[in-house]
Amino acid sequence: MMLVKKYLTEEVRRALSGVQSECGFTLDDVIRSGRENPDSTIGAYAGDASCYTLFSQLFDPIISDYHGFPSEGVHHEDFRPLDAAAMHTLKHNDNRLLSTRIRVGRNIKGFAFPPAISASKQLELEQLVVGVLKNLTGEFTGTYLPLVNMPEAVQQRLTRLHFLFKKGDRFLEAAGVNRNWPSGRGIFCTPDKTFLVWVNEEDHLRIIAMQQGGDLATVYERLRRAVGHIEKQLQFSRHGRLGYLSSCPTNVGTAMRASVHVKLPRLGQREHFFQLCNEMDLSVRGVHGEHSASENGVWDISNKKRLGITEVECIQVLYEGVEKLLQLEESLP
Ligand code: ADP
Ligand code: CIR
Repeated sequence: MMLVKKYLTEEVRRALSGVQSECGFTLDDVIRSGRENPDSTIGAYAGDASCYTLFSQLFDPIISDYHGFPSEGVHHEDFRPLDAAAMHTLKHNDNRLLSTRIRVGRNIKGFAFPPAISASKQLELEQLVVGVLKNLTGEFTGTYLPLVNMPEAVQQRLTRLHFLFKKGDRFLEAAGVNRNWPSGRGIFCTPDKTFLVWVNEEDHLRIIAMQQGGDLATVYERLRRAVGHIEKQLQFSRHGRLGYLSSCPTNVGTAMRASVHVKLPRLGQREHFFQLCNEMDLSVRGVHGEHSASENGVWDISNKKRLGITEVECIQVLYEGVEKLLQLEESLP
């Protein structure tokens, strides 16, 4: 059942009617995506940081339910380096692991989030962020590719290779994330595309490390170093209890989604596959991102929870879950 439907009781609706966030978001704005898309699993988006406080009677139970987070819980950030043992262990050495990607979402303090930001603020934010990214050096030296004027063929190639985002789907469209498309959007990337930053997609920043194969440890460490450099120059939007804030309540906390593309041609066909992954706190997506399909038995498997667990735990959950999935795949005829 859509979480908005589950938790937007008449009492909560009454309490929140007339409430406006700092950017002017009302309850109608928060739940528009769920109302226009009855197949939503969550159905709510935040227009700015203040939504998580002002509409907490709706967001808190949704967040507790999705992340299994106690209603009075406090998230503690712990984006620590991996110790030598973890560096050694958290690598899948199996040719069924095609690629690994870890991203964190970040929003810049003082700006409305993508569902509500104005066109001019979006451009201001793009300039601010790109200025910071262009100062990165060494392994993070890269180029900014704005979406405006990017030839269609280049866009398609970069999207097919999983480096560039598509225009938001109907869930993001209804949330307001596609307004003024493609202005203010783009990607920053190193020449080998192992480090990327998406600018003004579903969150202001999606900071990404990725590479072929199943070496979660190396990808995690690259992402950790990159985030460390960026956060010295930008102030991110944070909440005392909920950690980093994001447009979608599924991303608060660490805002980390660690994923692998893994070949599970037999298990992926089984009826209980999604349920099994859910029981292991894993999410399943197709090969072209959320709401896409699997191709040739390849699935995108990632940590479901992002709140109330540490960044290292996000990748441990994924590592252990994928180990089990690979064993199960092996045992099937
Ligand atoms: P997000 O992680 O930002 O929620 P999406 O589900 O929209 O992202 O996926 C964004 C892009 O990243 C898509 O092109 C998707 O195929 C790609 N992607 C996700 N995980 C991996 C992975 N492990 N290897 C390669 N590409 C990936
Ligand atoms: C929904 O509610 O289904 C969409 N707004 C997407 C929510 C985030 N994605 C997810 O949990 N898989």
